[in-house]
Order: sequence, then C-alpha cells, then structure tokens
Amino acid sequence: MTRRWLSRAAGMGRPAGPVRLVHLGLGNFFRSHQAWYTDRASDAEKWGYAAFSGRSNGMARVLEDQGGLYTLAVRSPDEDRLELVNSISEAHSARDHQAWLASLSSQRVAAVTITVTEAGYCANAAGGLDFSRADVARDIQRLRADLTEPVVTTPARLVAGLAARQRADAGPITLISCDNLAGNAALTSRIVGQLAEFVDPSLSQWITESVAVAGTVVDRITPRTTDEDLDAVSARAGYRDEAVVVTEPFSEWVISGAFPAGRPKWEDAGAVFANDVTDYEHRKLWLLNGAHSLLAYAGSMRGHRSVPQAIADEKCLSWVQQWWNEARRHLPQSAVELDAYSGKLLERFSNTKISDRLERIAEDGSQKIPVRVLPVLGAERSAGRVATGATRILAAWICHLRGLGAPIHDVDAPRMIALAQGTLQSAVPNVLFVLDPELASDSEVVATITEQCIEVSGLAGER
Ligand code: CS2
Repeated sequence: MTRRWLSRAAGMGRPAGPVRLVHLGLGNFFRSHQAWYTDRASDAEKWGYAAFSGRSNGMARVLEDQGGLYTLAVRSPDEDRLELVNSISEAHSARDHQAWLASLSSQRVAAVTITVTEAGYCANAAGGLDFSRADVARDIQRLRADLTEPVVTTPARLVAGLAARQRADAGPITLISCDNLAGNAALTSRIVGQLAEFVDPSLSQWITESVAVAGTVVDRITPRTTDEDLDAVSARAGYRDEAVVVTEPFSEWVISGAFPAGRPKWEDAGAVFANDVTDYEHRKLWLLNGAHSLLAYAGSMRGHRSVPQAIADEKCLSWVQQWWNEARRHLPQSAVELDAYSGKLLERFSNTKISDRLERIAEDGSQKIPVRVLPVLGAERSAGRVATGATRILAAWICHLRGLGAPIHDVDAPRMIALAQGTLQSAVPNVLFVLDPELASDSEVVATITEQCIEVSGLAGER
C-alpha cells in the first residue's frame, strides 16, 4: 500500500494557476475533458479553474485535500498512460455558495464551463425553463427575496453568479455549455434569460449585453472510476490518488462563440473553433450517443453489462449499423468522412479496457432519447419512411421502462414508469405522447414500435 498521497502542498504538480475559469459540475467528464484541455493549452500556467460540484460534494473534498491535482489514466487497448492534471486551482462543494458568488464576481474570471448532464438544465419539452418544477420555484422565490441566498438548480446558480458579477461591475463573461444537448448554447441562454427576467428584469438586460454563451460539442468516453482503478493507478504512480479518472485516448471539443474576456489557447490542445457546431453536434449525438442508448437498452436486455460486450454481439452490432445508415442520410458530411467516423466509433466502442457500463448510459433516457433519436425519426418520416433502426431504440427504451435490462435511474422515473405499464398497445402510445404527440398518433410508427418491443424483449432470452 502506497503511503504518499497526491498533494500540491507537498510540491507535486505545477503550482496552481490564477483562477480565471469557473466550472460547474465537478464530475469525471469535466476532469477527462475541459480540465485536461486547459492543462494541455500552451498558456496553461495562466489559467486555473475554480471548480464547483453540481450536487454531490464528495469529489470536491477529495480534490481540496489534493490541492486540485488528479491523475488521468488514458487507457488504450495496450497501455495506460498516466497524466497528472494541474488545471484545477480550487475545488468547492455545491454548498459553498459564497465562494461561487465570489468567483463569478472576479474580474479575472473570463468563462464558466458547465457539465451538469442533460437533466441539470431544468428544461421542459419545449426547450424553455420548466417553471413547474418545485426546486426551480423554490430557487426563484429565494432569489427574488435576496440574490445572494443559496440556491441549488443550475439555472438559479448561474443567475445568482451573474447577478453578483453585475453588482461587482466585473465585466463581460462567457458561459460554455458542455453537455450532450441539441443547441446547448441556445438552451443555456434561454434558461438563464427566462429565470433572470422573472427574478429581476434589469439583471436580464445586463445579461443580454454582457454575457456571451458558447456552444460546444464534447466527446470523450469516460466510465465511472472503480476501486480497482484507484489501486492500479496508485501502484504504478507511487502515490495514492482518490480522484483518478480513467478515459480513452480519443477526445473532441468543437467550440463556437465569443470570448470577450479571453480564454486559454485550447486550440493548442486540439480543440477546434468553428462558426457553427450544428453539423458536428448532429454527427456526435446521433452516431455516438444514439448508438450508446441503443446498446444500453437493447444490449442490457441481452445480458450485456458494458459497451464492448454489447458491440461484440452480432445482433446488437447489426442494429447499430441499421441505425447509423438511417442517421447518416441526414448528416451533411461526405460518405468517406462518415465511414471514417463510424469506423473509429466501432474501434472506440470495442476498447475492452474501457469497461463503460450500460447501466450508466441507460440513466435519464427521458432526457437523452429526444435529443439522440427523434430528429432522425422525424426526418425519415417526412421522407415517407418509418426508420426501423430509430424506432428500435424507442422500443428498447420502452421495454427498459417496463423493467427489462438495466435498472431504471431517471429524473422522470415515476411518470415514465407509470406510462409504460399495461398492455403494449397502450404503453407505446402513452410513452410516445410525452416525447411528441404527433408520434403517438402515427399508427404506423406505433405499430412498428409495438412489434419491436416484442422482438427485442423476445430476443432477450435468446442468448
Ligand atoms: C453517454 C455519454 O451517458 C451517456 O449517455 O452516451 O456519456 C458518452 O459516453 C459521451 O457523450 C462520450 O463523449
């Protein structure tokens, strides 16, 4: 057992950089992606992060003890490359609201990156802020009474932070959404704008003038860290690190937006700046994340636990290929480019060293499925086709909500589980209605999904 702990105070790593970036959502993905890009930027020593937990606080405490340092284990089929990441200068728990307000009030802080998962934006089906949520209503009440009161939802924390910045006259700033959502910049603008308008119209005016919102496409498969990972890294590194993150060698970050207060030279670490991220976004959300959801539901019903296991199953692979053939008809990239992209995806999914659990990916399907599958289904329907690769993902998800395959962890679980009960003839249109009422009244789509529910659940026992 290693006795030495990873610790900046003990002189390990680079000295902490000045805090000029803030992050919301201190999970594994932030640590394998934005924090890593910042550490790899050519001007890294000038840019430190104050990183805040989304909801759970454990990681903030661990990182605080380690002075923000942690190890990224970049795991390819034949080696683990250990990289010490230095970009987190301060780690704070979600409860540390005063530190949050202080960070956003600092003139030095130029941007806020956000990874709070799809559900964290508190959006409704129309893509605006869901004012009917009790937590949102509570936060609004608090902010109306006092803009410095602790709040918990992402939109309210952002608005409270921006209000503090306005009071401090600290100048413009950029919000950078890094979650797997369609149009993540526009969604972030809407939820922040709507909440601010409700709380204080003059703040809303300042936000319009002073807050830029950048859109991004982010990609790096990052499974949950296991105890074995912690032990293996400690054994090799010669120090104990409780904040290890395991990830794959591949990574992508496409960014579009204005940075009136500056930013790190992320392009020197491989990030791509584009005028518009939409084409990249569709390619990633449909081909990678859509296939992931398919494997999570259909694969787990066939007894698989991880992505590499599921993709090695010929049946699952053929379903993924069928879905990809449908999705790529609606992507603008050339056939050669898309072949290369999906070839690389197959290689990434097959990396048995990255044991990404289907259970993780199956979470929050109610938030993921609309983004990943419905645009393709709709485009195919407009062309007069029922895309059976796309409908199979919906069928597999409905079976999951009926208790098959991976366990259900969903922010909207009680409602979705209730809708998926009863005969398939009623469950299918009931679930579809929540996604899109038009789909629920499309008898061809409903009939196809009903048959596919029988197909995928029947095949569940085949292996
Ligand atoms: C996954 C993503 O959680 C999920 O549903 O599809 O976390 C996926 O691993 C990342 O988007 C990869 O970049």
